[in-house]
Amino acid sequence: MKNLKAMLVGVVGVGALVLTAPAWASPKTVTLNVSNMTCEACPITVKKALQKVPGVSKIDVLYEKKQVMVTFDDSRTSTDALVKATTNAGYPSQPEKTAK
Ligand SMILES: [Cu+2]
Repeated sequence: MKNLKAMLVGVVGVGALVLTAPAWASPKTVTLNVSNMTCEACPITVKKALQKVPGVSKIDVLYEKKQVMVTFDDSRTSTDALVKATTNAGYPSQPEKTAK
């Protein structure tokens, strides 16, 4: 009986993890250099594409710099997935090389 209870607590714990972002998940911010942003409507398209990626929490398009800063949960998505999202929308991008 004791074991069963422990198991149930474990299951509930895992469920809570899936439903809510774990407190210790550290958001990661990456800057992407985006090609093809030629008019002021482009950032909107790029932003929309990135919003569809699960785990993305914040998107700042820096139109003048042709960059987009994306904050995401790195346990749910990756820089590669973000690059793919903008590329599929017609805006190939690559992560900016930054010193950590
Ligand atoms: Cu445009």
